[in-house]
Amino acid sequence: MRIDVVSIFPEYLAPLELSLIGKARQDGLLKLTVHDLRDFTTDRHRTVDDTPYGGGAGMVMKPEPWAQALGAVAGTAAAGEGELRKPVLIVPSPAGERFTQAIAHELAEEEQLVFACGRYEGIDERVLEWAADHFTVRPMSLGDYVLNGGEVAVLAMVEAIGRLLPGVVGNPESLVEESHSDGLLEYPVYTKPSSWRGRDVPAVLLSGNHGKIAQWRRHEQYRRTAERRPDLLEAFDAGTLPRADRTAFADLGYDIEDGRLRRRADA
Ligand code: JEK
Repeated sequence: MRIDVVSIFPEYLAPLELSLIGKARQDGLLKLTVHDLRDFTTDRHRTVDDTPYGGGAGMVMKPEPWAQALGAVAGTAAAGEGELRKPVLIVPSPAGERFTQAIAHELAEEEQLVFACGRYEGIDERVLEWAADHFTVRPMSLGDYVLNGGEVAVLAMVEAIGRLLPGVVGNPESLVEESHSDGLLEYPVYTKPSSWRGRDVPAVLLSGNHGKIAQWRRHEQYRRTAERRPDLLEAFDAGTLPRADRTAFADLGYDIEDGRLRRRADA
């Protein structure tokens, strides 16, 4: 996969040289280039922002440097390679579609991704309209909170996508386990020593009974999900659960109706 990132703070993307993603780049599994938007300006001050039409606080990113930068990165991939698929242009924005694991999987199938990191109040909207001729444009939000720019969102998205590329995660069993995770939160994990500062690892994990361990972990997933992310239980298929799992949900205050969980009114 090829990834181009455009930013006025290219040094912000330096962590992509480390760890799993850095190794994937060294191994040639991921060709990632960071571009400085200011290199695509033509004025003496390398200006990238201007005041907003209609008034209001803050500044807006000027369109022409973006068109120059995006034109340059879209053009270089197409050259010589007989391109069929448009590259995907991901534009981090508080007003974007929410970035999810399902979208990470979709994007991991693409040949080229381009990330446009805005700053200030964002990028002149006409850039996104113009870019649709050259890219599949996807405005994306990391979550419902406000960042100062797109760079931190790009770090998260590139890491989430990069680890799905073939050969990037050392142990592909981790990815297989993830894909069977049922949309629940994970169970808690423990390592040695078995007793630490007066706290013992749950005895079942030392029992060697793999059936009991699997059931305990599943029930811990239910307990945590009910406590921290009850919204995830709305999509959970409770239609074919073993009796012990139905009991676990009953104890957490849930009935099962037509295979769906329903929080008991009195719970
Ligand atoms: C890209 C610039 C900063 C800050 C104004 C007023 C309510 C904010 C832009 N999950 C995410 N949160 N934030 C971003 C993100 C932020 C960005 C840029 C992504 C480029 N900024 C900024 C304030 C405002 N708004 C109404 C919301 C706009 C992001 C992602 N991905």
